[in-house]
Amino acid sequence: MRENREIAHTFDTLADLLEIEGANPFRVRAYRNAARVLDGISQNVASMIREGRDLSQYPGIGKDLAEKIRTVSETGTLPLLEEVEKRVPLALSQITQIEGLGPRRVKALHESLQINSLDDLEKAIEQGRVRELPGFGARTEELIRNGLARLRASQGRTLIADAEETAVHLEQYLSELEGVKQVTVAGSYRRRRETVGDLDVLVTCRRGVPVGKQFTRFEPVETILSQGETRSSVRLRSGLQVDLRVVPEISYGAALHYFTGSKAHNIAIRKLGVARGLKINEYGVFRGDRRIAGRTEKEVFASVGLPFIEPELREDRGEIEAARNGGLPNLIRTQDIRGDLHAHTTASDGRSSLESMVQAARERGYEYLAITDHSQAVTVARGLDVERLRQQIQAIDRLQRQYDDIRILKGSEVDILEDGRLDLPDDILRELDITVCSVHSRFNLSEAKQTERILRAMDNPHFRILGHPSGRILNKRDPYQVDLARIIAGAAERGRFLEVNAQPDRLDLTDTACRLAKAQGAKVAISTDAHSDMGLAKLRFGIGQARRGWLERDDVINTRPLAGLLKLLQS
Ligand code: DGT
Ligand code: CA
Ligand code: CA
Ligand code: ZN
Repeated sequence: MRENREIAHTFDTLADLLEIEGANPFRVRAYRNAARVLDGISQNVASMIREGRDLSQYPGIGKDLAEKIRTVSETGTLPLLEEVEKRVPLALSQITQIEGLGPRRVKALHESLQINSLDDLEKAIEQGRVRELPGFGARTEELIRNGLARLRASQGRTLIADAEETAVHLEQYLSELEGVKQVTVAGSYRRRRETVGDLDVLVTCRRGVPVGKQFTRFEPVETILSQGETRSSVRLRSGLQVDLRVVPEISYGAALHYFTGSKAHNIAIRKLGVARGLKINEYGVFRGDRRIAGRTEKEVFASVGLPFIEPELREDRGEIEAARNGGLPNLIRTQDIRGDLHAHTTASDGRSSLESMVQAARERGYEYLAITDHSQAVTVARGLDVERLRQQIQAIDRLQRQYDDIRILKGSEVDILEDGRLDLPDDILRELDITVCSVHSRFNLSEAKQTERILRAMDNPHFRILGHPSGRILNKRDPYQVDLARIIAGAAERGRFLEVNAQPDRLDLTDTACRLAKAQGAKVAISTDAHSDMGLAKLRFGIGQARRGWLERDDVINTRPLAGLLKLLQS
């Protein structure tokens, strides 16, 4: 079954190429929107289509788009895309992913320097030809050089959200095979790293079941790299590699532990084993030739005198010592979250109305939802000025009257201006229940200035949560230069909160920053920054990151019941 992200990717590519060509912006936006909607649907779109479900129920998907989605889902391409490709080389779409290279610049590169691929671009930069183009210059060339290097380095690593779509399908596909017993995707995926290099799947089954062969018939497989009775390896159309291992049930726990990793954690555990005269490997725990454990992971840990350690902690960052001392954290879980504190609506750049956002939050059983549309400075996102924010506040008051099971918090994602002031005046901020304050401009300030800017913003009495604190976008934009340790300490001193933004390409704070926040006594909010009703479901990626950062329920403000949260926000 074709994956949602494959279909989404086709529309994104189409939008890129049309944009480079200078097509009508509304048309471009429609395809871009289709890609975002497809990305947000948790069910497999191809199978929904097969069941005859109507996709035009989704916001921004009309009859025509629904038909196009069906074509892509069935054929893997689109006649329109093939037509556009004849005029605009496909690789240019890849080039637009480089930070600082919008469609207009890519067009200039293509037309003036005949750049048709990443290789062409690299060569042109080496020869210093890019800086000579009108409107580019040496600084821009340098930015593009860095962006290109980052893009190259990231190729090969897949965002956890994309990997998850594949992992869930594959688990389902393998579990349904006759004779298959247990299926687990281990490796960095199980540790919930923000990106994965490949997927490592473990299976147990009845003797003689040809799992390896069935595995290579998984629909998204493009290339079979190897196939055997106990080990097979494939590459999928998306480029993701998947390794499969079939293991005997008596080794399952040992194999699961070994292939979950991390390598550093494994080595540390093995060393503990050696000290007790044990040999630990993927087949089991052995004293001499005798197997003493290995059926479950718990047994493996117990053999070296430790309690079970959650996969997210297994990075050899002190988890073994904590386990030994009874100091393992009681990690936060998705079901601990009682509401979302960062969400957009159609008032700014969201795709769902206020009503549907609230409805979606109620369906999740939330006690509260903060509506935090952009403020006026973000003109591309149609940020709200004082007047429009007042109207939204009234709209929330009206809507609130219909519900007594959820509290709609009035908020704003307020821009932090270059000088550290907030983008809205105090008298409107005073009317809000909550603010998420974020940097969306001037990413290139010096570290000292950027740090000052944010600390100054935190001095504003209406500042509550620092949104996506480092500004990084995975595979695309480095974090801005900022002294995050000082920011975290500053938040703790002032009683401000830090966001763990759950967008799969942000996951910001990072895992290690979460841990630093905890150590400094700064509390965090795990928020989705949802731009549609479906976006609220992305919470789990933020939870994964927080768990990797050792966070517990009490470290996270949106685990509090409404009354407790309000108290925190008001103090
Ligand atoms: P990735 O795929 O780069 O995101 O990261 P992992 O952690 O999934 O690494 P991968 O796929 O190379 O290997 C899966 C696990 O297998 C890894 O987490 C630990 C284990 N492993 C791999 N190579 C070694 C090794 O040389 N020694 C030990 N002790 N374990 C290893
Ligand atoms: Ca892996
Ligand atoms: Ca692997
Ligand atoms: Zn936002």
